[in-house]
Amino acid sequence: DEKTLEAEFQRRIDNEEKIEPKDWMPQAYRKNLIRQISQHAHSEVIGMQPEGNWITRAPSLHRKAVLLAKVQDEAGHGLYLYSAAETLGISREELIDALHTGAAKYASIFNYPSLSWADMGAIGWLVDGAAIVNQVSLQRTSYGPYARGMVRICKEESFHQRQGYHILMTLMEGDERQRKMAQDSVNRFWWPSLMMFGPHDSDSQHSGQSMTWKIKRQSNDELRQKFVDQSVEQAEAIGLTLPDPDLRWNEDRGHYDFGEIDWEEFYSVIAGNGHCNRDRVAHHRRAHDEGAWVREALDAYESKRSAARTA
Ligand code: FAQ
Repeated sequence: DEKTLEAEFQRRIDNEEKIEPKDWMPQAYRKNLIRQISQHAHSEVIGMQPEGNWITRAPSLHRKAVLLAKVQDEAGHGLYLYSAAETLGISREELIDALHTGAAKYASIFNYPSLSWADMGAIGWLVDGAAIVNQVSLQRTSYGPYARGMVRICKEESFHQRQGYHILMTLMEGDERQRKMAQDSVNRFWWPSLMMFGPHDSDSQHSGQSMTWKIKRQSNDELRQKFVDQSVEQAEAIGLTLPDPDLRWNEDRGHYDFGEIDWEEFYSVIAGNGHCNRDRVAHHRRAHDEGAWVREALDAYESKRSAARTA
């Protein structure tokens, strides 16, 4: 019966066994995973927009080629993740529909505008940096297809982070205006990057169950702390200042203390009221509609092929 199945399921999780698509799993596990993996996928795909905005204005052919490759990788990450979600018995159409209606979220950070070339640096360094801290932990998530997707994504993401850091490093070696541009960008992206880890553990509705099922392996606050600790030294190394007067080393904790996040801003952005929410979704809708003929052509090709096979 259900109880025995559930106990056996939890025993496997506790034993560090991976759960695979055809294995029995509680409905709530399936639902929670579909939620998290699809929102992760939407983040990758919507995350292409702030950087896509700068491809035509990259300062050199080399930077353009690198940025183009990075944005393309993000499309790839989205696809691995949609595929992982589909193994749980939901269709791509349903997932995209949830993005369009606002039923499914995507990372709040992508609702902030990319205003200068330096933002390509800050996004790579901070946004990919935060994403990696979270995704390294998710390599050990209990659902097999998600965990395996994370391994590959992390490899690509670490290149993304370095390319962002390199952009900022180059600007910081430049003239006064370039250094200012880099600092301004870090000032705007620092706090939203901390918000990527989600609400405090005490306010995180899904964390308890997700930790028991090992969908999440480390808590929102733990991962956020890790990110702060690693970023302070990286900022110092190239002469950037992190915009937080409360940031200081705490000898007792062995970590950096930092100021309080503006949670009102966080909740307002995830409720749809950030600078770019409406544009981001409208742009995705338009691209999706304009690509309808490709999906139709694929379907037509596929049905011709299967007709030929059965003939
Ligand atoms: N933005 O109970 P919790 C990338 C929502 S990486 C928006 O703590 P959970 C790479 C949350 O969904 C970025 N919404 O939730 C890239 C929930 O609402 P719901 C993507 C947020 O799931 C880099 C509610 O608040 N990475 O894109 C956010 O246990 C550069 C309550 O929160 C992932 O998605 C937020 N920041 O923990 C691409 C990683 N935080 O669903 C381009 C996988 C929370 O009930 C350029 N996901 N919410 O309506 C996770 O690890 C988790 O889902 C968390 C949230 C940690 C994000």
